Amino acid sequence: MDFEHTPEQIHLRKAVREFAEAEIAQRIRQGDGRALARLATGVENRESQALETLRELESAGGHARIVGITGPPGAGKSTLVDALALELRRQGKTVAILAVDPSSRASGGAILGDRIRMQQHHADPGVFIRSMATRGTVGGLARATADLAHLMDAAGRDYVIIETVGVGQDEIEITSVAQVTVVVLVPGMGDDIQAIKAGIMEIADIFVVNKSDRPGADRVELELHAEGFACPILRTVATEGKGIAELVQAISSGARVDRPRKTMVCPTIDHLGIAVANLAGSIAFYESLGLAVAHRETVAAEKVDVAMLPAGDSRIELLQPTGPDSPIARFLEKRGPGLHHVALRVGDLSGAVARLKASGARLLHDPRTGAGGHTYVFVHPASTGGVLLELIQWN
Ligand SMILES: Nc1nc2c(ncn2[C@@H]2O[C@H](COP(=O)(O)OP(=O)(O)OP(=O)(O)O)[C@@H](O)[C@H]2O)c(=O)[nH]1
Ligand SMILES: [Mg+2]
Repeated sequence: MDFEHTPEQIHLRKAVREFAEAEIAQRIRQGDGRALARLATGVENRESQALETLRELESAGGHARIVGITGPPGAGKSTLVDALALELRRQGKTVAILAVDPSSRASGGAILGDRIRMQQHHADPGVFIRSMATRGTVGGLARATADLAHLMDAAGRDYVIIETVGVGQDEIEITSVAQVTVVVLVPGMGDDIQAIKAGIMEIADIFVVNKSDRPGADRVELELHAEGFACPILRTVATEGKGIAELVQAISSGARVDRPRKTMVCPTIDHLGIAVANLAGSIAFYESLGLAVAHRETVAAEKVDVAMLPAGDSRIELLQPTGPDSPIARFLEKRGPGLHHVALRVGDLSGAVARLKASGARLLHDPRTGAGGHTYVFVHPASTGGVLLELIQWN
């Protein structure tokens, strides 16, 4: 953000941007595939304007069935997703396919899957396809995927299918946006069930034993029962379209699991900063409540000792000054120990900063990048209702 601009210029720029956003949002609501593809790219690249437009559109969502398809490499996920899409189209439903490969392998399977997909649904505007490559961080990929799923929902797609390779924690995060998660297994996996159990098995709402044209499907089913999994188990031959109608049925009806839909662009509380005079004593107190220190650090620039204690999705940050000229020391002197700041993690920091500036809020400085690589800004208590507010960029 450039400080040289007058408030009038900022207002004008904002008005122009809002007009453009409204225009794109309108076209997407009317089913314009090109506008949707363009916005999807912006969302994927975490462009602030695209995220703004998404936010504007999001109120229109909430109707799509979001389905996660996961399983080991080569299980036939892509083939299955394509068969599902064909069946759904036959039923007159619109579909968005988000194919995610967090493991960054450019395997033959993944590439072949995409090629078949392009051929099959080519020229059908009822199927929107987006393959997503690895990003800098897994967390970033999960957020972009969640946002894209919500975008497809807002654009009126009946089904959003997210395909991801089931290799571990990353997929759990990605499929957490799904209402129904299908775990694809194949005959002959044997001990592999044990191996992948710890990871993705628990997130299954439906198991599919694909490649059931091969021997051993019974055995996989028996093992699933033996392991105590109670969710539906269906058999498919994705290459022949067998069992697909039944899978659509299961996805659409009985197996519905309404997980809370995490809108990852929505701000969340990242941490609460508490100024303390006696760090060791405060740590002992929170540890007695069952919290644990995940991170200790001395921030030389701020002259402060920091202890981070995760609490659910957010954290408690204990701050003790290392010298009398620390901002925390001054805070303690003036106010005594207590809540020093609240930190919110936002989807679009630069957008938030622009809005705050336009509304006359008092920022302590321009956004800067801290030691952990995250960008943040502090807002003066005078503007926030009396508490120092830190805004952190999701990244
Ligand atoms: N025999 C048989 N082969 C299948 C079936 N479904 C898929 N295949 C084959 O299995 C291979 C892998 O299929 P994909 O759909 O690419 O599998 P994938 O799980 O998406 O693979 P990755 O994305 O690379 O993890 C292909 O050669 C498919 O033709 C099936 O039901 N029976
Ligand atoms: Mg695939």
